[in-house]
Amino acid sequence: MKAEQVLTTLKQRFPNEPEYHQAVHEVLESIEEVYNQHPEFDKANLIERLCIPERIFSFRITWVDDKGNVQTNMGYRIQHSNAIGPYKGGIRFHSSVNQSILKFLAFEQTFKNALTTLPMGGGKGGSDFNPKGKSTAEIMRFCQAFVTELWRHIGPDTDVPAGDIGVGGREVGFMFGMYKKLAREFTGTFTGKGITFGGSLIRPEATGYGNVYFLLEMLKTRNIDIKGKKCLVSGSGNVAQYTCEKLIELGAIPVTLSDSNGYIYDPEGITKEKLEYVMELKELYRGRIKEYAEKYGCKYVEGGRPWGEKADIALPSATQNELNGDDAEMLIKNGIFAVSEGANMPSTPEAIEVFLKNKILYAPGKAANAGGVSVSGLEMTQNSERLGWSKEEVDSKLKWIMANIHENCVKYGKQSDNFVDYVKGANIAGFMKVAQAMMAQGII
Ligand code: NDP
Ligand code: 2IT
Repeated sequence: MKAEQVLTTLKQRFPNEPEYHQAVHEVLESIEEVYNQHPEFDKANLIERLCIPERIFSFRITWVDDKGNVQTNMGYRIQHSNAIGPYKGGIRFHSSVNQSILKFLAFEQTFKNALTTLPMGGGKGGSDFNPKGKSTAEIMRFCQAFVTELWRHIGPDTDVPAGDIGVGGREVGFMFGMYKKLAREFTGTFTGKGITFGGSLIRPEATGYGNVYFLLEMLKTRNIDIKGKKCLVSGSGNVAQYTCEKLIELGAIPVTLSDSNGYIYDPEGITKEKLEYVMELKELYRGRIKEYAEKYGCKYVEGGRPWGEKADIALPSATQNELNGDDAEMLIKNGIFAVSEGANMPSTPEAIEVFLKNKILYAPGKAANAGGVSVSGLEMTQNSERLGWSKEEVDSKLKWIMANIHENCVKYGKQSDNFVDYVKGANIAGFMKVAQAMMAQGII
């Protein structure tokens, strides 16, 4: 079956899942040529098997809020592919969560994990629970209720969840605690755990640091120094914070941050001290980014996104489809020469087209943000050997992995004019690994 046909069929069989269709479309477009060179793939109906998740769990979650009201939410876990290792991927708590969003994330995760060099399959889970404004006790009760359903389907060699939007160290701790109680085992079934109970050093930092390491590899190909470069960062959560931390350490100048209410623009640059304030604001007080503008007297745009500000590099680190075709045109017009995605699928297909047409350095999330899941993989290894590695050791492995992903993208994405299409490179490299594993394991 041709790639185009597969997509049409998927759209008919799974209607109303636009994010899932979008993610599948991007990959199929990239791999079509390679796929057609392998008739044995087609004979095994490989594309269709690779696009449809192996298993989906969906369940009702019931919990009691602080006022004594009984609340319900939906919970999901998508086990997309275990061709190259146990299902692996984060848990998202956000009011927008639905099956389409989790299917796109689990699909993307499968290719991303294949790129990491580590043996991890792809999965994703989450709930439409909205953590905003909830007390810590409510968060704990919700996490416990979520895991009461989820625990039967996961395990250290089966499926290993972690964090994502709305799920950080606090939530992973609560989920792991309940898992341990129900499963009566202490194993590395979650990653992103606290350091005192099996978490890996550098895991909180890994996605942001990894994205900057990938960016450095891209800049190297054009002999560009990151020092002094102005950077637009969106989001202000885990990924955005540690992206800023690494940028500042390397002498770059992050000038924006955002949340779902708006963005701040600080032309003088977000310094180490200002970033410490943001971390406290977001992690401790769960405040809004607007408060940064009030404290430091800079510009705040309610309801806006940062793509219209002048800078050199953009690192979208909030959520899917946060950067559209018009935004991309604006970035190019303002002289942006590199875009490295911390978030998953933050650029719309139209935006990607603009980046590729203008031949800027553009790294899709599944390559650039793979540092998070990579260190999750390293956390699994440390848990298996019941050891903990030093910061330096984990960080140097992370750097090596990001450089390796970059090398693979170049290998599969270099065009005849030497331009590197990182979208094509990442998709083909990830696809080939999973496809070969699936072929070797028979029709299952
Ligand atoms: P956090 O929950 O820590 O932060 C998310 C940030 O994005 C917040 O500032 C949030 O603002 C903003 N945001 C979320 N949804 C929206 C929305 N619909 N519109 C505008 N802003 C929004 O999550 P992470 O930093 O962990 O995740 C950010 C991105 O990175 C996601 O795409 C995630 O999938 C991806 N990612 C995360 C990894 C990880 O290890 N954590 C690994 C790889 C990718 P607000 O507080 O107002 O909601
Ligand atoms: O999108 C992602 O890669 C993550 N949210 C991290 C997944 C993980 O298992 O660490």
